[in-house]
Amino acid sequence: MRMRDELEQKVGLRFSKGLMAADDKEIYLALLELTQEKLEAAAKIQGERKLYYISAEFLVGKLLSNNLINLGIYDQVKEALAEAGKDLAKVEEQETEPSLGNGGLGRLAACYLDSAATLGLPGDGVGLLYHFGLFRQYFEDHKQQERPDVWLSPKSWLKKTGVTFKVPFPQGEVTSVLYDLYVSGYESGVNRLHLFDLESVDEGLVKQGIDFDKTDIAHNLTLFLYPDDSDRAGRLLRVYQQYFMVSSAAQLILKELEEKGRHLGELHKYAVIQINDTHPSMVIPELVRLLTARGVSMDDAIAAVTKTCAYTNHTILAEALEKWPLDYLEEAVPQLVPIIRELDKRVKEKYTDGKLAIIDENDLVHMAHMDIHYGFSVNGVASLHTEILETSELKAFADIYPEKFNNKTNGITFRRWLMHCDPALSQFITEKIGPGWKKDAMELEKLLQFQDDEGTLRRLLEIKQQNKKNLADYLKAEAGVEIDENSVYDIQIKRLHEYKRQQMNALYIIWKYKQIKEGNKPKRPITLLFGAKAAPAYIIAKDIIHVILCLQDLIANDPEVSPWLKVVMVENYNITWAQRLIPACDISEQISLASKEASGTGNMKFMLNGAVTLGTMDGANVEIHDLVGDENIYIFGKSSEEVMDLYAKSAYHPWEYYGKDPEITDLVDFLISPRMMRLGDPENLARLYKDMTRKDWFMALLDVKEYIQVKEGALADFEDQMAWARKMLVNIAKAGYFSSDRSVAEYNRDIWKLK
Ligand code: 26Q
Repeated sequence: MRMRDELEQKVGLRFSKGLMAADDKEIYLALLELTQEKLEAAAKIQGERKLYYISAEFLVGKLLSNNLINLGIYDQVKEALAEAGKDLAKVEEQETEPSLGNGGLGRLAACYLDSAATLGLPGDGVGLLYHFGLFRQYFEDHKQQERPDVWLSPKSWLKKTGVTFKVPFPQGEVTSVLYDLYVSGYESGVNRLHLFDLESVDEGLVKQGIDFDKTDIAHNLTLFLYPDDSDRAGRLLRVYQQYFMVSSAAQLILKELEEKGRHLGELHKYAVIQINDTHPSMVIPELVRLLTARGVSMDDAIAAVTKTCAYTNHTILAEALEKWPLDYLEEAVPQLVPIIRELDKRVKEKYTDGKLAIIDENDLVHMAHMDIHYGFSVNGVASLHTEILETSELKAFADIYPEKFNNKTNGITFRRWLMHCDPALSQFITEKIGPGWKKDAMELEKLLQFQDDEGTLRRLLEIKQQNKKNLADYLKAEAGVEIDENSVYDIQIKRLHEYKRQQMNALYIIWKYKQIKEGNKPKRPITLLFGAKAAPAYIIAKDIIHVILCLQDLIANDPEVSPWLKVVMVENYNITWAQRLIPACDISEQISLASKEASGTGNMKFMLNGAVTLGTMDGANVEIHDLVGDENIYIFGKSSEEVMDLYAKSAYHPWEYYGKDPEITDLVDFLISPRMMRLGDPENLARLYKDMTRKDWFMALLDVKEYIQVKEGALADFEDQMAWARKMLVNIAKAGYFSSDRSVAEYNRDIWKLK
């Protein structure tokens, strides 16, 4: 049947009208149903051995277009709708974005599911169905506020499976209920994302904002992702939540094994579990518990689990490496404690080095240590990150298990992050080099033959210009904010964290503001765009948002400066925002303190869309630099060795910059200047000022001057548009390496060994 007829039929059946008479919501619902049926009918990817990717986060984004692209019917649907006078982009807006993640780790999980399905690898995701996801961010009085993000609706991609499991807690058993959603591969079959909900969950528990009774675990386990853990009840809830996730996952895995008629002791032959950071680490003792309860000996159970589990580390920040006090585990998951003690005992019998212990001398349980001892693979997410793990953070482990350590540089799916978010650029690339790049991303290198071709470069600039205009139109319509489409767009979008140094970017804004006030106008207006959520209990992060919002206001209302400088922080930054912002970007801000950003994946998305990186030698920026060369990236800042050395010697003191260097003093003092104090909240401003002058743990003052200088250099270079277009082209052409198809193929080759 023609797509138009299929659509007419669906709309007719559901709403008793024709396509032309239907509104966008009705068309969305019809398309959802039609697409879901096609996914249902698509080949289920199968194999003897299967991957279970367990993760607390899956940031899948809106799914309609993604599924249409992967099913190969996007163009047909778009045309059929256009025939009826409808716009697919408008229909798409009807979909609510699930906020089942907070940042890079969650988006990475989503990209990897897309690539596994695309490569035909049998692999399912396993996680939780949070009713309110992370939280919805809004701004009030220049501050972040949070409310529950209601994203679930009766008609969605989720399917109730009827599968349930009992999860034991000291307060009594609860029941997990399994929902599935299909994960489509590009012109391939489908896998699944398994999301567990709590049968007895009660949304009514949420009272003020995002507050709720953290102790009522029979009703709260699947309300929010990462509930506030600044008190004991919050931290305990995290343990309960994690256990609920991994016990359900482990039971699902064993059920599938039994259905295949396999012996439980052979778990490792039929299943491989990727543990996405330490949030799912309790799956190790839980599997041992379940296997021994079903008659497998302790030795065999431990051996099988160790050959099944593989751990990915996403951070070297000490505070993010989970260590649970043993008494928390005694309280929440007492059934795991004897097993964790047994696992720890075996380690201590073999190794005397206290650094290797699972349970340390303070009775803290180091989740990562358990993963490394009782898993067969440990990987970092970019080459610098893995090197730091091996030579520094996890050196003691790399020394005893060199064979377990490996690098898997992150990747992104080009279906969402190019084909979907930038159709004009995709089409142009295909015109130039054919469609092969969609399946083999390395073919993008063929673009290099056009690096001196004026026509190609001009067209790239035109496409960028149109994307910038689209963003300007959207911001105007949705947020009432006007930006100048002829300005340079400089964008920093990522979680708000001190190490990512949004505060250093704020110091640049202050510097530029002062320059303009002094009469040094830039050659061209500059638009600085931000998007970031701060964890609700992360005070300094919220102070940084406050400063950016105050600067936004100050500048917008200063007629001397506003024609030249514009700051916009978008509300509730999410995947949908990212898809609008990235194609419009000229300069991509990747300015973390070297050694702190494990990889970054936004950096890859920007590069792929023809933005030029301004960044430190951190995470995957290092690999981007290797690929594009000095000419096509703006690098500044101290190296990871220098930074790690400063930490080791406690040799960095912000007061050696602030107070000694008048330029820096001037910038930082502006935070508490009368102008700012009038606009903002003196408590927040003073707190950030104090932090930056006395602690500055992530060394913004160390790099800020070079940052300003190199950023100014990039802005000057932007004026030579042809030379800039050449940089854009080289970035796009070299981005193929960052396809998640490559990452996932490497995971499969070295770790999963499926098919
Ligand atoms: C830990 C303890 C207590 C509460 C929360 C957490 C917690 C929650 C989320 C710790 C870490 C996360 C998320 C980490 C994350 O997103 N890491 C990012 O992973 C990306 C994918 O590998 C990398 O590209 C980024 O560099 C890394 O920051």
